[in-house]
Amino acid sequence: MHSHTRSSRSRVLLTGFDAFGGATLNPSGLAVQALHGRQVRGHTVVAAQLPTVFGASMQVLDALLAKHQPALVICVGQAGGRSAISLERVAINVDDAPIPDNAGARPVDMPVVPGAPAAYFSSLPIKAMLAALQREGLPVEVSPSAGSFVCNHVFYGLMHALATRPDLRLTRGGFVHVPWLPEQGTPGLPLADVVRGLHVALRCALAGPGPAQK
Ligand code: PCA
Repeated sequence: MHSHTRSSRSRVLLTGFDAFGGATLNPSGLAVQALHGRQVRGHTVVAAQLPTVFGASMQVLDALLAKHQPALVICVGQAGGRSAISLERVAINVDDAPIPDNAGARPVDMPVVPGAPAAYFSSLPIKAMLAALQREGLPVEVSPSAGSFVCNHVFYGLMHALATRPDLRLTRGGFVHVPWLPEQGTPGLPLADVVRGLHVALRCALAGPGPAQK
């Protein structure tokens, strides 16, 4: 064990995305930034923004995972049209873009990772998180699909990394989609509620069973 292990394992990584699809903002990037540096159950939150680009988003995430060796990772994205904070259950090994990404790429029916499993389940305690956010009075649901755009790409890439990289064997992770902000469209959820929801989600995930349950 290296001497940095103890302190770095006390980090949690929260990622959001930049604006995409012609929008000028993305609540996921804003919400995670608001939690950067917070202490949650003895862990320090490290927040970062990923580009809404196939491939490049995973390169940035891979570097963050290697650097921070987080105990917990929650990647967050915007799902316009949804009315509730969505706790994603499963990532699928498919890139199938309904619109071009921020680099103009639009993959169709491509694997995220060739030859890898069809899907991975989130290793977050999504039902406990559901109950915790409901107790806060926040709109929340368990979602059966993160789609097949860049969010699912990052979710799948994250879960594949956690499943295969020895340095991440103790790390749990998953994906949460958040609604538009009210100024972006209806249904909307105020940024303060998104931030509070993610904070509660982190507290809940860090309170649950440890890596032996992964
Ligand atoms: N939402 C998109 C990608 C970036 C984001 O915030 C998605 O749901 O795939």
